[in-house]
Amino acid sequence: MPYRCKTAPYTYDSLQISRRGVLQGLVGLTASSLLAGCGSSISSSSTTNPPGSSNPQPTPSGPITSASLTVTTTSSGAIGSAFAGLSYEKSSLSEPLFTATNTNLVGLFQRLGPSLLRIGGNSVDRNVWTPNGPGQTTGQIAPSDVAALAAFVKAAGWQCLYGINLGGAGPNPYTSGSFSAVTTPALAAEEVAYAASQFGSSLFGIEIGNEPDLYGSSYFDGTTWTVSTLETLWQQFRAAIVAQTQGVNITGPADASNESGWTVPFGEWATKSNISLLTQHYYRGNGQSASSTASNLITPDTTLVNDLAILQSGAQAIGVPFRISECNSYYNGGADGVSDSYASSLWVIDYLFNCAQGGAAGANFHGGGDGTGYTPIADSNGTVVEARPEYYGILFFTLAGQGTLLSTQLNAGSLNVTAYAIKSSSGNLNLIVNNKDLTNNLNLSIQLPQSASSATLLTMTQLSSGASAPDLTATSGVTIQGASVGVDGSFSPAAAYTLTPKNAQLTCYVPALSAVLIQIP
Ligand code: BDP
Repeated sequence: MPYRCKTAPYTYDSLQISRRGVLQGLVGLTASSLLAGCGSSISSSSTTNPPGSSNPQPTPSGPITSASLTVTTTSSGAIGSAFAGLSYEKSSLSEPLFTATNTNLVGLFQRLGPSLLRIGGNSVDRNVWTPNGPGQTTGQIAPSDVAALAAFVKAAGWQCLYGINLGGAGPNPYTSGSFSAVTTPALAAEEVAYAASQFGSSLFGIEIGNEPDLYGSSYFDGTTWTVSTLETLWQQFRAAIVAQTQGVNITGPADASNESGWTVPFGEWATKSNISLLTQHYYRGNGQSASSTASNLITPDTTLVNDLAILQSGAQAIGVPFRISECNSYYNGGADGVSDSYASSLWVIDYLFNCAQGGAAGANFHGGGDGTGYTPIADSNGTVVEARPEYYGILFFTLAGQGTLLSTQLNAGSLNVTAYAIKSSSGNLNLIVNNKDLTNNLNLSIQLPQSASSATLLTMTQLSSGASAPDLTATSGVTIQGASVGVDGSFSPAAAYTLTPKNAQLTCYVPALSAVLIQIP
């Protein structure tokens, strides 16, 4: 994979402000019972679909193409807990964002079910543990910042993968005016000990540094910075951390790319006695590049599949899981009008299933702020602005639940369509079909691996006011079964459509530029 080269480094100021329950068996359930257990106190209108009644899926307007799908009994991966997580810059701790009283943000996190918040990004190496700091101060991480973050994570029912500064131990620590982000293993150990005391069991683990494969162009001399110099420095930090906080999970190396040249060799060196999780970052391309378009985003991603294969075999060889601990569509903050568009809703579904099929334990979508690039949740200096299109894709994925992935065979001609199947531990089958064709609706015949007596369908789509069809580049108007997600995470979808299975066969429509979730109890 090509080396991902960062152009124009962030300025210090821009860094501080930039970077920016599983629902089952929907048939016959009211929206409020559908939402039970998702953590938000929402009252909903009753879009009841009484048992036995029918709520047929409407016939989509426009061209309809026949397609077929066979769901096999062959396992092709698994989706476990906390699969779809989020990631934020450490500099976000200097904003009033992660506090237990930010109930809107708590609600939006809870809506996705319990998962993993990773704190890191470039700013991890530009902030220093400041035990006597007042908090919410640029460049400093004070005890009150960590305490507020821990309270947020507990309120949301999530866990935290907490990143600490490593680049600041190099010969060129980040500087801005009189500030220098110098750190030491001792400072790291103190910070982790404090974090562990605040998070308790909500601390998932520690990430040491951010994208150290790129340090040769920032904190170290590029001619001497190698995997082995990283290992030596990293080990000093790890040793200091675990000496003070016994049993804390350490993850790494959180590389930007270089799966074969850095991540796998690092894992082989570290072995499972030093890391509990092998981590990697992933972006599809540079957000500033002209080729980073909405239509490019929804084309199949062979680079991702290859990278996952390298990581899977590397992680298997040392007996640890691996995770994409930071990712999003395009780096450099995203591509404006693309990373924040409806294309990201459709992209993120395929991305997550690709990760699951490729053996990952999950992925954390990077975000924060309300710029025109990527972020699942937009906030303005801590105040939630909205759930962005990307959030809807993540939510739709989580609605399909956890379990074993079953291989599917889809015949949709040359149309850009994907299909996934998850069998839960209780035997429910959830299918997602993602139709990225701009105009063709599908009339899909589905062959199930087991006979079914009932099935329901939810649609994720987009419609701008006055429009008659979804628009890939629209930055609003995404809905799931007619409902948008409120700033507080409230979500009241209309009753699911009812499908009528015949033995092990089912038919449904998959409208153009839309995804459907079929739930078979
Ligand atoms: C990642 C960095 C993150 C940046 C992101 C980007 O870890 O801090 O915000 O790139 O360029 O590599 O968007």
